[in-house]
Amino acid sequence: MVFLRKYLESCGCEPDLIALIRLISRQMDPIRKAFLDNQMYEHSLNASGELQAQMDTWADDHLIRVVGESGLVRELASEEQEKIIRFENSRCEYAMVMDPLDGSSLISTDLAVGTIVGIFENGGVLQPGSKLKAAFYTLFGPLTVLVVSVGKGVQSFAWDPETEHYLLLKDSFSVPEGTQYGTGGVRNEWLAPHVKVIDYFDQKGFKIRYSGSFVADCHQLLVYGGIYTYPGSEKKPNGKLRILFEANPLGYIITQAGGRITDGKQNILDIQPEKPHQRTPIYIGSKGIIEKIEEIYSLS
Ligand code: AHM
Ligand code: MG
Repeated sequence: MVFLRKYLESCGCEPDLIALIRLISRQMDPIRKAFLDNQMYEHSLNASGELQAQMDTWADDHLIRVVGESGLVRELASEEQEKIIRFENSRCEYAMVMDPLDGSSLISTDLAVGTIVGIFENGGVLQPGSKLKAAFYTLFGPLTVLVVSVGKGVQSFAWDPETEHYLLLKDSFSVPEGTQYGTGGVRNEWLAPHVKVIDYFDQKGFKIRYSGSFVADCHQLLVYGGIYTYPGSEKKPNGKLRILFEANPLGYIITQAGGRITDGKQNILDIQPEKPHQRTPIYIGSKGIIEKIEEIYSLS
């Protein structure tokens, strides 16, 4: 049986990085338990102007408190917080970005949601995703799964509630080319290049799969390949998803599994973010299909 800590040690990770990844991943048990008492949607809006679920704020408050008390993180940026949080008393320089609960509009439908985390070694949170030291997400599906990359491929672990350990499920992922896609947005608001991309998928006979939870839709890319996209539109040229909290950690993981991420023109992991809540159009998934998408964009 391979445990998360042993695995991270075998990758040569620093003890403080292992402590941080374990600390956050162990909060999934309390977060999962909190769902029952926090099913409502609040009347407040988050930093991106979206309606918050009670669980968004519960998970955010909980993780900020745990991270703050750990002394492991200097800077933290959360999707639910407008400003970057600095922990002056931290003994480490790690900078962490997180979406405490991605896909939270699905809580009331009991579809899969999860937590997304990216960790930089130092230098704050406003850095390109290519500089990440580690990224992971958890997914509350039939299993509570943790998918992690510390720059040595991608591994998945499952939480065992009996022993209270994460056990290795799969120690290597390679995104296949795949023949499925999921797209966000509203069809009659799509921009011309995105319409061409979707036409290409349809001509190729691709199947549609889109749940409305980025973390869940990306997780299936690791298994089946294909593409998840949330494009820009006339009204929102930069789309909906954020570079820091969503695109970069998942882009880092999918890239580590041999896939790619692009905004249509460039690798999102190369973008220097200027502000925490900067958004970007996203195409993420199989390498060959992303190359085709960039070709369609370059000809548009
Ligand atoms: P969230 O972080 O507030 O949950 O918002 C991001 C979510 C993604 O998980 C998902 O892919 C997308 O928004 C769904 O948006 P839509 O409902 O417009 O399809
Ligand atoms: Mg999100």
